Amino acid sequence: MASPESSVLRNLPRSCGLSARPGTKDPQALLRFGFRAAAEHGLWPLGLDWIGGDLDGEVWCGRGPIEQGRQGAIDWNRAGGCLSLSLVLDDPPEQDPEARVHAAYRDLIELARSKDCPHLLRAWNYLPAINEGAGDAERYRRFCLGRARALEAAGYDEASLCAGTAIGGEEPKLRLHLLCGSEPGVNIENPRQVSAYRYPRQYGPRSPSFARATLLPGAEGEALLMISGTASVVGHETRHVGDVLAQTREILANMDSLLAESARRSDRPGLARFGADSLVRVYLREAADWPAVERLLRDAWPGARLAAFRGDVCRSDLLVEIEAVTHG
Ligand code: 3EB
Repeated sequence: MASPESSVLRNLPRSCGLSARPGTKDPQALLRFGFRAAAEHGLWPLGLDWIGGDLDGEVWCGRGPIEQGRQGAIDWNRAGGCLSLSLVLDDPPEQDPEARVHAAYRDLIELARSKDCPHLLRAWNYLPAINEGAGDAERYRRFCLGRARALEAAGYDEASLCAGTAIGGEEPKLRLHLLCGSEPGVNIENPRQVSAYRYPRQYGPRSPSFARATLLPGAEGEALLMISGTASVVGHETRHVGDVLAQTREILANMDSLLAESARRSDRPGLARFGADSLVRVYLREAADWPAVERLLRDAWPGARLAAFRGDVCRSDLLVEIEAVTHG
């Protein structure tokens, strides 16, 4: 058992104070996502169809007054030691996204550094036609290449990656949202899974640049755990090809394992299970699968708030992916 002395949270500065709540209302937010249509000012859509659940948006807040601005095409908000960056670009699905993604990440990193928040805490990436193209020409693999080259050129190594999501939609746009901090978070890897940044060559020329989860000291002495998009991957291999319910059960096992590891390393038993303050996004390749998937998730995680979207997972044999943010 970890003692408080060995907790990974013990030595972290508390400057960021990041938290995530359900809903869409709070003008003092760093980042507000609106899941159900309505593009109200300052409320970001995911560019994916919302297909169900009881979560209509997420409000991510920092500590203290908000400062905001726009530089080039990037909208930014800063509160205390925390910065959000949002960038939406046209991304024609018939084009190779590598150069566009490379330039986008280069610009995001440059802005994060200029605002004294150089540490990556959470990344969301949405792009069209993610599984189009054969072999290494697949748009997701080209996306991974552009992202990895930009991070490498900026001097970010494996330890400085963060929790992430990469999902495909129909809208011909690249949507990138980054949360960055003046201080780093702590990354947690999943004992059931090979770290994505160490996937073998068969999955593409550059492995995906994300950590399985990023942990931060949150508001009011709580810890904030941001969990990456999690799929039916054990080791590095896809499990249960063609069976969405078996894939969902495998994700439940992956989540259990990641939550247990996070609770142990942070010495926060409250992180070991989802509760009413846990916000979950579910991405399904087939919208018709939602009712059956929802039953499994409600059984496993009573109390958690769920939002489901029609989205393409970045390996064509994966039918479902689930991400979450939880406090403990
Ligand atoms: C996986 O486990 C699923 O490229 O940023 C999940 C979360 C996945 C983030 C990313 C990819 C990414 O490999 C795919």
